[in-house]
Parts: sequence; structure tokens; C-alpha cells
Amino acid sequence: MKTSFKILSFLFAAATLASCGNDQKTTTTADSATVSSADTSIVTAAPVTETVLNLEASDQMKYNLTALKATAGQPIKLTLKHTGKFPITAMGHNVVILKAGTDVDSFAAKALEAKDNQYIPKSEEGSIIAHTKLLGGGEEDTITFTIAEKGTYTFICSFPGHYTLMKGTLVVE
Ligand SMILES: [Cu+2]
Repeated sequence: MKTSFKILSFLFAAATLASCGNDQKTTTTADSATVSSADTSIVTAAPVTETVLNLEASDQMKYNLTALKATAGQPIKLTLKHTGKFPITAMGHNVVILKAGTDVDSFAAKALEAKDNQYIPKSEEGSIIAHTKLLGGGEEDTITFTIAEKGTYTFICSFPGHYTLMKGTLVVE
């Protein structure tokens, strides 16, 4: 007789279901929406932004812009271009940026006498923040300067008789 070996191999898979239970931590409060994302506070080492200003002066004794804007404490790169054709002796132009509180009429009167210094009066240098060279038709000059204090600054052309027409404001914010 055939002895049927009923191998009852009961493989008891010891399913150690270590289901520790999804212990959901309910600590998320409703205030989570108000949490600020990244701390993007301005670091002083951040790259400095330069303000580029392009100003033109013409044979019509005018600037193309009379209102300029810049940022306090950051470099201002200003280019003045004389778009006309008249020579420097007849229609010279510059840009003189004056310190706040400067008496423009008085400054211009002094500039009249400073022909040998491109109409930049040496006695009034304390009132000047920056200035370009005096230019004739077709010429240009670029200057870079920084204004630390916010405010409204007057700029003029100091060539004789020009400032009444060639005057504008640089607003520094
Ligand atoms: Cu001028």
C-alpha cells in the first residue's frame, strides 16, 4: 500500500504585522498658514544696483528730461549727451547736481564768472554733488556718484544764461 505522505507543511507565515497604527500627530495648528516662508530680509552684502540715467541736451537749450529718479546710497551712472551741433562756445552744456538747500540763482551768478573752469565756480564747490564736463555738440560725458540722503536735488546747466531753461530735479528715494 502506498503510504501517502501527507506532508502538511503548514507554513505559518508569522506575519508579524507590526502595524503600530498610524499615529497621526494632530499637532498642525490652524496657524500654520500664517507662517512666513523664507526670511528674505535684505543683507548688506547683496549686489548693489546701479541707476543708469541718460540725459540729453540740445541746440534748443533744453534737456530732454527734467525729472530724474534714483535710489539713496546706490551708485548713479549719469550720461549727458549733447545731441546738437553747435560748438561748446556757443551752446555748451553740462549737468551740475546741487546739494539740497543751494540757492540756484546765486550759484548760477557765480558760475557766470567761471568761464576758465567750464563754468564750475570753485568758490561754490561745496554746493556741488557732482557735475559733468562742459560739452559741445555731439559730445557726451558719463559720471558716477552716490547720494546717501533721500531728497529732491536740483540739477542745472551752468553755461551762462542756460539754467532758467535747463533745470530739473533728481528725486532720490
Ligand atoms: Cu546748457
